[in-house]
Amino acid sequence: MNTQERWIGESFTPDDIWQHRVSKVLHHQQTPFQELYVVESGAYGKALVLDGRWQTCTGDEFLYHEPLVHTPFVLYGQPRRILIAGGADGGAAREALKWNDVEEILLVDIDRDAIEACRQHLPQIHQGSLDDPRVRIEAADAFDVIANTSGWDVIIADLTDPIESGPAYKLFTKEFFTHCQNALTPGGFFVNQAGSQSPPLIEPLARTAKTIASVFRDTAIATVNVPTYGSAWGFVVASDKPFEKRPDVNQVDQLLQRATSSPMRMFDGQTLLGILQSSKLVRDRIAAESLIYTLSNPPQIARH
Ligand code: SPD
Repeated sequence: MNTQERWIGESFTPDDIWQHRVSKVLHHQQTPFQELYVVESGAYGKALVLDGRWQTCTGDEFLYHEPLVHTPFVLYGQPRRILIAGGADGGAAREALKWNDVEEILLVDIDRDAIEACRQHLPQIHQGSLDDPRVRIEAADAFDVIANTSGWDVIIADLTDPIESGPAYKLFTKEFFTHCQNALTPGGFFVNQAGSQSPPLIEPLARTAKTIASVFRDTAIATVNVPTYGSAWGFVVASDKPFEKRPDVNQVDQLLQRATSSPMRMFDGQTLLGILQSSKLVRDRIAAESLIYTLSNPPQIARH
């Protein structure tokens, strides 16, 4: 083996590492909040890695950002005001901007350096969304911002995993989800990236889902497959308006055709119907979970 080769290895458990070859480091920085790399990898293109965790890459980010955004948008109808917590890479904002009725997107990410690094090095992901006139960016703690705002049709929590002493763990608590509920318009939707569905790693997803279900009237899990995350991934979708878990494929396709202006690569009515059907494992694990994350008992995934 060529000893000059560089690899980024993400340790999912103390016994498992998922590795990607790095052909070039484009940016490396210790920001006030996290260690940040933007790298050129092989099969999956350019990638953002924060605190040793692969966040997003040009090769498969659409498998994450399209369902993260379009699932709550379709369930809501035609949202106008969107708040994104996190989302420094601009991928979620890019997808939101595909909807013709979107008037305003507030993107709140705690790490200004991460936003600037993504703006500079990952134009393939943001595609100009970070500089679109409908997008307002605040480098601030989303917990505080959302506690003091209202009138959002959809809130998207596009966060890093809740690792110990990382910047995101407070945003996986009942207190944060309650602020989100209060900040939504009637019938508004909340979605967050809630974690892995791999059997040894599923606990944070089950607890996050249970915590969100303790706040909102109705919830569902959307299951996505993002190859660089190493396992099936779960989003929790939530609203105080009861919503359809088996949406009509044709109606969804008609809505997308009417209300959006740019094509999607993985999302349509059939995809939405599919991703809303979670496995028995996930349903059973959430049903059996009793722990609710709070500020006094937040998630703290170990850094391996
Ligand atoms: N373990 C990886 C989870 C990454 C979630 N954040 C992705 C940010 C993409 N906009």
